[in-house]
Amino acid sequence: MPDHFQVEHQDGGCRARTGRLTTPHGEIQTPIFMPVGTNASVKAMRPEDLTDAGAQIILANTYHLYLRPGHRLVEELGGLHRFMSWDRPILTDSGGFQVYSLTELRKITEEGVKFRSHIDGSMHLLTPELSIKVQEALGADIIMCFDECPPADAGREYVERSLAMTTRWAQRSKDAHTRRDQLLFGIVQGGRFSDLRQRSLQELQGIGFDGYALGGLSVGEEKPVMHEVMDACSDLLPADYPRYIMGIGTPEDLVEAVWRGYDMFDCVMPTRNARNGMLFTSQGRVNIKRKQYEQDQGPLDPACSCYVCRNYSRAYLRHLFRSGEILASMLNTHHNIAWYLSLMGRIREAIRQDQFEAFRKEFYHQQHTTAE
Ligand code: PRF
Ligand code: ZN
Repeated sequence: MPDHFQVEHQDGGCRARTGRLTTPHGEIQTPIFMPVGTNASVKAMRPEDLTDAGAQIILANTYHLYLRPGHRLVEELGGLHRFMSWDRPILTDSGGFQVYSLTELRKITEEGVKFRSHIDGSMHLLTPELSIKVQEALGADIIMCFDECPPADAGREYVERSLAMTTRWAQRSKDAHTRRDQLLFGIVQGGRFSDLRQRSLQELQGIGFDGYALGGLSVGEEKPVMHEVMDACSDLLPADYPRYIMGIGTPEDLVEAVWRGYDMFDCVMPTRNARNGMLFTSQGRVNIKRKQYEQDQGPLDPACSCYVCRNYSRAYLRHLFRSGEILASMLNTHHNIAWYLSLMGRIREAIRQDQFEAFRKEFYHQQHTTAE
């Protein structure tokens, strides 16, 4: 039994569970959603807004911070927490995904990934050792192994070779890891192939990590494939370690993943959609641009108690968005993050009451959507 994670309650009717994850910067109640702060900033939100919206932990990216401003500078300035003035937990992703999604020119070899910076065109070689070194310098509470995330349409042979390398990179990541105060999570790959996913997971468990993540999901595969992979892994994942699905998702994705026993999530959806005027509410999505809100004096979501819903009308939010005001991004992001985090809070409460199965049904009813 690891001492950094405790399952607090296992729902009586499904695989969902609540837990407590202990880090140097405090405890996290799971299941939890982590707002994405790629460049040491959750776009359009100050750290005190994040606290106000109920954030327990945020995510930052190794790839971006390594390129700019550089991990040495952040380290000299006292680490990521002090640099961005956020004193709660932080998780950094390893760069083993951003390198594939952001750079056009890249070459993957056993040693690592050679790539051209999307910022200034300079050449770099990111290896498992360098990724861990950068993550140690940044000083996050939870850090991730360096992995390869194959594209959704990758065939079995490619995925099989790729996951074998991801396992070797996981071993190298663990060997390079020296900071005992940081938790190191392994990342399961294996594409759409459930047996390869299970092989990947078993190899990672053989190495031994503080938590286990599913990578390579929500990269364009069909929803049934995503759910099948979640199912195939939840049977084998050790129950007493935190389980993280990287880069998901929609509110429906989070409900489906929690229902299958997963604990941690991150996604740019609430922040990115907010900046495009797409807002989440208890009755489903609202596109705040629409003319129907022109004279609407009501709050964005009457069931939401966030700062934005307490103070502003739909008519005002529509006006700000149409005028291209910076405040539109700030208020929309605040609401979407508060809404996601309040959803996670309601999810935890439902699990504690052994009511998550009923919660899931009611959720789909309210959102006017169905489980796929
Ligand atoms: N690997 C890493 N980070 C990620 C992913 C992955 O596969 C994904 C895939 N959804 C998001 N973020 N290291
Ligand atoms: Zn709100």
